[in-house]
Amino acid sequence: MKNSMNVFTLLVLVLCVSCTKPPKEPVKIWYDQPADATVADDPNGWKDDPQWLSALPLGNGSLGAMVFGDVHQERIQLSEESMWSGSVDENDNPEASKYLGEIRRLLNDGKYKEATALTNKTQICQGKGTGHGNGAEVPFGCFQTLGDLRIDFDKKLPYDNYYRELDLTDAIARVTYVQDGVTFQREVFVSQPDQVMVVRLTADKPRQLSFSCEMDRPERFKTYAEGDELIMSGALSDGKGGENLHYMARLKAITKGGTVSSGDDGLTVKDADEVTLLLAASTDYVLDYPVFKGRDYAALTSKRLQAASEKSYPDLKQAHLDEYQSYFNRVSLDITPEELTAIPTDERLATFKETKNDPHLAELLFQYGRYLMIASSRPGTLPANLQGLWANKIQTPWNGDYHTDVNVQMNYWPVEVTNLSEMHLPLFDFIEMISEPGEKTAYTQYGMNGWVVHPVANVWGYTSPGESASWGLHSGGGAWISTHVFEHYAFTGDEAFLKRLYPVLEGSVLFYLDWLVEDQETGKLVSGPAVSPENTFIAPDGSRSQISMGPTHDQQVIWQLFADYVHASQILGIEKELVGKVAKAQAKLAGSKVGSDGRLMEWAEEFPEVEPGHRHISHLFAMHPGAQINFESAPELMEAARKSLDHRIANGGGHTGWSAAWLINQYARLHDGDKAKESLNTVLAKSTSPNLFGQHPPFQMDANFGSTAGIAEMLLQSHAGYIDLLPALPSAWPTGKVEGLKARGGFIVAIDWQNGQLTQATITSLNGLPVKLKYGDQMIELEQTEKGQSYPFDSNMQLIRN
Ligand code: FUC
Repeated sequence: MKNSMNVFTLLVLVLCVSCTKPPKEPVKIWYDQPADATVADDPNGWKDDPQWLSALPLGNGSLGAMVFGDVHQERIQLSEESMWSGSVDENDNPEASKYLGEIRRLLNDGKYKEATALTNKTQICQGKGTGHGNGAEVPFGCFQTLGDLRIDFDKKLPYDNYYRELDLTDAIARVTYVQDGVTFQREVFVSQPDQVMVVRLTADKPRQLSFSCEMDRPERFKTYAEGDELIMSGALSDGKGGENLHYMARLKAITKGGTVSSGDDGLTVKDADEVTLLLAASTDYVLDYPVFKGRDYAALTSKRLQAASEKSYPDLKQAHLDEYQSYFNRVSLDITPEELTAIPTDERLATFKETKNDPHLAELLFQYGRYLMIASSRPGTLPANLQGLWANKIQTPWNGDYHTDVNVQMNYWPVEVTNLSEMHLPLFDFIEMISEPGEKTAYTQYGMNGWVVHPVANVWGYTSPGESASWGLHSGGGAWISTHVFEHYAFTGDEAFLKRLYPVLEGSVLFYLDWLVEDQETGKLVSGPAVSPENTFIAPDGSRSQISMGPTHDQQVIWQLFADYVHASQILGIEKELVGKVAKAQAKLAGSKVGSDGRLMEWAEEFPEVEPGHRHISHLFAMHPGAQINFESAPELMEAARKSLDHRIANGGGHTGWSAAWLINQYARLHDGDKAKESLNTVLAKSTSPNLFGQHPPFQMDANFGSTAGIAEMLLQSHAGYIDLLPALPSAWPTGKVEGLKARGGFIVAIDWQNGQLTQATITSLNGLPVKLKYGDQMIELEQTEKGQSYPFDSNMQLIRN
C-alpha cells in the first residue's frame, strides 16, 4: 500500500498548525448516560442497533472501535477495514456484447419493454452479484465486524457523576463516574503511529481495578492465550462454501500494581492501580489484484503489540496526538454567537428537531465529518466504505461496500476543501486496483478497451454489472470516480500524483471512446444503454424503464472526465493523437437540456417520472460535484437546475441522509444559503443518530461526509475558476469565522464575517499561483502570489497592506 507525503503537504502542515485558533465551544460530543453494553445487537443486518448508534467511534484508518462507555460491563466493538467475507469471482458476462447493438436499436425504436427484458437477460452479471445487498455468504462478500472486546467489572454497585465524551480535537473517548466513593476514568484511542487501540483505566484510589476481558464475534472465531496475550482469530466465508480471509486480534494488559492472568477465554486483572490495555488486529488481506492476500497478520500483530507495550502510556498518547492533530487542527469553524449552555449531544439533537436552529450543532457536524474522514481513511489504508470503517454485524447493509453511483464519491467530497488531502489517497489506491479487473470487464462484457466499473465494488475487485438492470447497469461510475483524480491535483498541485494516475484516467477515457455511440438523429455522442442511477421513468411504450440512450448523468460525467484528461495531458506536457481525439469527442457529446417545464432534463427525452421525489439527483452532477454548469458557463442551466431541485423536494426528495446532504451542496452551488441550510436541517432532524452517525436509514456514513462538504461549500467555493467567499451564507449564521479551508490552486482561506457581511478574508498561497477572488459581485485578481505568503483583504476586497 502506498504513502505519499510531499513538500506541499509539509507546507500545509506548518501554515495551518500556526494559524487556526481554537473555537469558543469545545469540539466534542458528550453524554451523561452510557450506551448500554448489555443489549445484544439485532441479528438482522438491516436493523439498526440504537445502543451501538450511541457508542463513540474511534479509528486510525484501518482499525476501528465503538466505545459504549458502560459501567458494569464495557463493550468496545471492533472493526478492521479488510474484514470482508467473499473472494475473487468471475461475474462478467461474455455474451453481453453480442446483444448491445440490439438493445440500442430497441431503445432507439422506443421499445423500452423489450430492451429492458433483453438487458436483464443479457447484460447483468453472471452468478449472484452482490446477493441483492446481502452478500455475506456469496462470493461478493460483505464488510463485517471484527468482534467485541468485553470488559466485565463484575460489580453492580450504583454510580453517579457519570460523563462520557468523544473529543474531536484529540480523537480520545473518555468515561468517568463515581462508584463506591472511587472516581474511575477511562481513556480510549486508536493510534496510527503505533497501530494499536489503547484503553487506559485509572482510579483515584489504589488497587480499585479488577475485571476480566473477553473477545468474541457472532461467528467464525476462537480465542486462546499466547503467553500473556489473549488472541482471537478465525477465517471468513469465501462465499463458495469454503474459507478465505484470515484475521487476528491480540490483546495485552499492562498494569501498575495488581496482577494479570491469561487463559484461553480471557485476561483477568486483579487489584491494579492503573491498567493499559493494548489491542492490535490485522488480516492477511493485501490491496493487490487478483491475489489480495499475503500479509503475515500474526507476525504483524505480534510486532505491533510488542513495540507498543515497550512504550509508556504518555508516549503512546503523545505520538497519537501529534499525528492526529497534524490533520485535524488545520481547520476551525466558529458560528456560535454566544456562550452555550452545556447540553448532552443527544439532547441537543432532540431539541434541534423542534428548533431547527443550533449553530453549534452545525459546527459539530462539520468537524465530525472531518474527524470521521481522518479516522476511516489514512494514507496507506483502504478507502472509507458505506459505513466508513465501522460495522457491528456479519451482514452489513448493502454489504458495507463501495457504491460508485454517488456514495463513495460523496465520502470524499469534504476531503480537499476541508484541508485533508492526504485522506483522499486511499481512494486513488483503490481506483488503481479496480481499474485492473475493470479492464477485464470492459473487454469480457463489452469487447472494449480501457476499464469500466458498475455501481458496486468490493475489496475483491468486483467490477461486473449488478444483478438487476434497474440499478446494476450504471456505466458512468468509472468516469465519476476518476474525476477525483483531477480534483486532488487542482487542490494540491501535486504533479507527481497526476503523472502516477494519468494511466488510470486514460484507461477510463479509452473505455468511453469505445462505449459512446452517435445518436441517429442528432449525430451527437451518447452513452447507453445506461441508467440515471436507480431512477425509473414511464417509457413511451407505457412500460416502467430505467435504461435509455444518453441519460444526462452519463453525458455529464463523461464530459468532465474528458475535460480532466485533456487538461492533465496539457499540464504533463503530453501531446498525442488520443488527446485530440478526446477533445473532439467531448465537443460532440450530447449536452444537458432544459425541458418544457423549465427543469433540467434527467433523460434525453421528457419521460414522466415514476418517483418525482427520487433520492438520486444524478442529472445535476454537472452543477455539483462537477463544474461544467455554473453561473458563468451556463446561467440558464443553473436556473433549470434550481427548478429541478425545488421540484424534487416538493415531491419528497432528500428523504435519505445522503440525498439531503447532496441538496446542501447543490443549493450552495446555487448560492442559496437558506435553502442549503434547510437541507442541513433535514439531515440533522431526520437522518442523524445520537452519536451523530448519518442515517440512510439504516446507518450510512456518506450523509456525514456530504454534510461537512456542504457546510464548506456554503462558505467557500473555487470550482468556477475563482475563489468565491461566502457564496451561500445562510441568514441563520450572521456572524462567524472559518480558518484553514482550502481552495483549488492551492490556497488556504480564512474568512471572518459579521451581520452577514464579510469583514476580512486572508488567503495563503501554497503554490505561488495567480488567483481571482470574488466576494458578492466584487472580483479582484492577484496576477502572482508567493509560496507561503498570506494576503489579507478587507470587506471591499482591498488588499490590507502592513
Ligand atoms: C445506492 C442508493 C441507496 C443506498 C445504497 C448504498 O443504491 O441508491 O440509497 O445509499 O446505494
